[in-house]
Amino acid sequence: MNSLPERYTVTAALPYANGPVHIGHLAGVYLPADIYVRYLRAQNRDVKFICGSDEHGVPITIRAQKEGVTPQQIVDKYHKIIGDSFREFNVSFDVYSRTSSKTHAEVSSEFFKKLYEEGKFIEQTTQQLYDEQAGQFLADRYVVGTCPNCGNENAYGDQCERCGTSLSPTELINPRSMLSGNTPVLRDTKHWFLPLDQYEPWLREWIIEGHKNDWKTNVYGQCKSWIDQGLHPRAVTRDLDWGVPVPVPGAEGKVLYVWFDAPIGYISATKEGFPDEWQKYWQDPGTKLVHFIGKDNIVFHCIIFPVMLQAHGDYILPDNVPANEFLNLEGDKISTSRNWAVWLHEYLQDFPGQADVLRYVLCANAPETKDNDFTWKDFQARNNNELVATLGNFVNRAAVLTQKFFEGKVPERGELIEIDEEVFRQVDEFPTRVGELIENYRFRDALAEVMNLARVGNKYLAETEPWKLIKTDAARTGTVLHVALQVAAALVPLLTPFLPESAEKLAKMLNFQPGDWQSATRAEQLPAGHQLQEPALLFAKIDDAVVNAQVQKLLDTKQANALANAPVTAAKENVSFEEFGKMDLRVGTIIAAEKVAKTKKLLKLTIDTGLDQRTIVSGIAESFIPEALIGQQAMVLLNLAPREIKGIQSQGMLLLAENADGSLALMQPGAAVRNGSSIL
Ligand code: B3M
Ligand code: ZN
Repeated sequence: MNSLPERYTVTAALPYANGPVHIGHLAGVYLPADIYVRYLRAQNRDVKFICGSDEHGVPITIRAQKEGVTPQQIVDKYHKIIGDSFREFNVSFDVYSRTSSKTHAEVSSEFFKKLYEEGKFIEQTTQQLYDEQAGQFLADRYVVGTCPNCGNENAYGDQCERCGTSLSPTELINPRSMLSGNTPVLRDTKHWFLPLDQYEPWLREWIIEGHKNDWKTNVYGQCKSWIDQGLHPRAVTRDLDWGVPVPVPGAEGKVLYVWFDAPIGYISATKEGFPDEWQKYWQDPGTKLVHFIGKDNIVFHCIIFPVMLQAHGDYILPDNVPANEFLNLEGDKISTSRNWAVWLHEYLQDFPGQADVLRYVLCANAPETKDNDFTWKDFQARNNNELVATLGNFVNRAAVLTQKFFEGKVPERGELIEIDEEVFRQVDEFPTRVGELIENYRFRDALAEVMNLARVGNKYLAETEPWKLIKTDAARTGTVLHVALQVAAALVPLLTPFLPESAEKLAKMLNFQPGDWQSATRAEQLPAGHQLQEPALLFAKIDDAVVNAQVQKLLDTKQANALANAPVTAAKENVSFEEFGKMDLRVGTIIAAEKVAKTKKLLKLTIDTGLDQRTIVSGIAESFIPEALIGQQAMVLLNLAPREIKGIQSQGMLLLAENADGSLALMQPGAAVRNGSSIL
């Protein structure tokens, strides 16, 4: 028998305060964690949801150098932006702290000191990479080189992001300094090492034997392969001036390694939020500890932090680490440096009040078992076909018809027939089914089930047709709407973890306070005579123009990136003035644009050349969406011999500038000119 834990500590990876958060963060970590916690709360379980900003380490100092400000200014700026984004997306942390806090310095120093005093570290002077020009040791992301494990040429000094392996700078092949680009030299320096190798037998038992069946296969597989490759002592201090100072004699100018202090940040944040009861949440074996993270953090949460906790001795270990894979964006890896991302704070500027739509799409398409792709087309389709047409439509019909036929009061329910009973039976099953999926970290499937309940409701209305029935049988119509409204009420607690704002709207509309998770099974929550509020739409359709603008924004980003990196091609041979003069180059305006069917690259354009309106077929569909071109002026070669392309007569050529990556920009006059103006 599995008895329930007495309480839960749920953590979500502490985001580095070196940039805003994007959809990949939300989909991979914060949304699943929030769904899990909201579900536990609805079950009246005792849970603390812990997070904060990771404000130490090289990612912060590198960003500060780039922006030309101090590390403190960087973390202050992004701690605020990140915290605001989480609040706006209703990620319901009990504590959102930061690792620059005083409590954190105390807790992490104490932790280190205890291990130090008990002889759990190896103290050793070794040769580390040093940049002579910059006058600095090169820890972690200050050095890149080739990964000895997978051959990735841009592996960091502490981790290869391609294969996930944790590394030491000296393991890199052909290391180069991020500060000067130079090849570093070796210099003596003293550090403290956590002897991971000594914990190998214990890790084998705890993970390889103990969590074979309950950890996700991606997580378990990564851990097993690292342990099988053999673990090595790992330095937990650094020669840097940004971080928690190493609290022992003879360690001047050294700080704790960011991956040593950051996970302790979970503990210090709990202590800060709950000074009187934090210990229960970290030390009592009746507590279930769950870490939500992305796949690049697996080694730190499954091997290094547990070894730290085990070495310390006072703490519980994680029960599960449900790491997700990565979310891509329109087919490309999300990247902060290339600005290839949908930033959460920008999304809300473009889609005000629609946090739930993004929560829905990111959960429905979450990268739970493999990398997944976010596309704006899919975003639009899921909103329009699922949120609007399924969920919104069902709820709206039930509410509007009740308003219309029964003055907004829940009608009396007459005798139930089989079709009604069947709906109630189904309603009864959903909370348990959805709950089991959530407890097993299968949030996509859980959300799909919740939507299935809306489908049950829709199907019931489609089969009973209360809008027609009212003409012949008012009493039966009342029963049907009575049943449908109970389904709508049952949806409220089930929707809350996923779409908290919409669930609240729905509850308002139904004018009731939802109960706990299982209240949905107590089918009749809205008694006859109960007054509903005015119906309101839960979701709105998203038009093509809106998502097209988002796609264009990404195309512009691609172009800006290409611009920054473009190599220039070699010069061509000279032409004579006469040869050049033969070309009839003019300015025209694009007045129509559409995709050429069954091609990827071609657009059919209609151009007003000042002389005529003519068709030109141009291979630019990968760089522009047609709507964005209409009304734009462009340069056209008019007297290129006409030719047939995909069955269309193309009369001339559009002049374009081509970037190194093949993306294109229109050639346009610097100011509007009359169509037909010659280009000289
Ligand atoms: N800040 C890495 C990251 O943002 C790191 C997580 C810390 S969790 C203790 O990917
Ligand atoms: Zn690698």
